Amino acid sequence: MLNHYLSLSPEVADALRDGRPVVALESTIISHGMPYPQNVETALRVEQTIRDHGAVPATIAIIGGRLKAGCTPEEIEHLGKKGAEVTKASRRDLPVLVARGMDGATTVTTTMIIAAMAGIRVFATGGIGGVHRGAQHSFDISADLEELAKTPVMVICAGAKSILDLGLTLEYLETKGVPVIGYGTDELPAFYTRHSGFGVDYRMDTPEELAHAFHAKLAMGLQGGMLVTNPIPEAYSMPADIINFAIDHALQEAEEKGVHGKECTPFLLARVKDLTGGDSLAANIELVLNNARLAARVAAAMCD
Ligand code: PSU
Ligand code: MN
Repeated sequence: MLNHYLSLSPEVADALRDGRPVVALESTIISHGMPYPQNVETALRVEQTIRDHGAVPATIAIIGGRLKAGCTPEEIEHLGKKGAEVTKASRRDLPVLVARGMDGATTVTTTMIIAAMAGIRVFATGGIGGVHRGAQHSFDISADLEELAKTPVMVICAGAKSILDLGLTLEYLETKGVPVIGYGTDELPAFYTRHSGFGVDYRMDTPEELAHAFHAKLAMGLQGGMLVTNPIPEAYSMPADIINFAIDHALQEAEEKGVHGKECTPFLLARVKDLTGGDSLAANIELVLNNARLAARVAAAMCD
């Protein structure tokens, strides 16, 4: 094993050894992103979707201080049931969680780190962190952007929620040299909706195109990942006015309550979900499944 702290599930280890496609999945979306039991149901459905499309899922988490690439259904149930009691683990948390033998739910950042350690190149999720609105005062910029700048994993998401400043997020990614690709679109999708008004760097229309570009990046030894933004399917997208109303309301509450640091994103996500009822949860589930399907196809194309 290349890393003393890393454990691959037998299924993931076999697939990687045989050069078969593997897709990484994060666990903060399970413990902090959705309520129980829908979080566990969704995590298992996402894994099944990846299998149905010919790839092996590797749900990533920290369990008892071990970095796991490939969780069992029991481990997924444990993370989902404990919910926000599990530490939301970003890059700065890894050394302490490992040393203390604790559990951690991996964000986009730590999922990329552990995927890269394991040799997994493609990762599917819902939304990434970014530059928060008002970051010029709060300095709240997600570690996800720094990780995209240095760790060689392709992240397939549905864009970012407009709890963030999407324009500043794109500027930051440009500075850091991260390619932002729209899958079948020229426009950055905004998670619940297909439109943000901001353009992406490049549009690509097939998994093979995505795989070629990422291969080229790796072959040139250019550090960092690639961000693929895949719009929510039309049938599940939400009306922009409803979602924007909820987001504005949630941002105002966060400001009044003085929410900051790592609590900020989970607070905003939970409030947006409550303010929009079950609709946003249903949309969230569908966009993750949509990203899982694309990721399985890209992982297969990466193996060819
Ligand atoms: N955005 C979402 N859903 C999520 C997250 C972000 O729409 O579940 C989670 C991801 O795990 C992401 C993390 O990596 O929040 C970012 O947190 P922060 O903004 O504190 O870096
Ligand atoms: Mn933050």
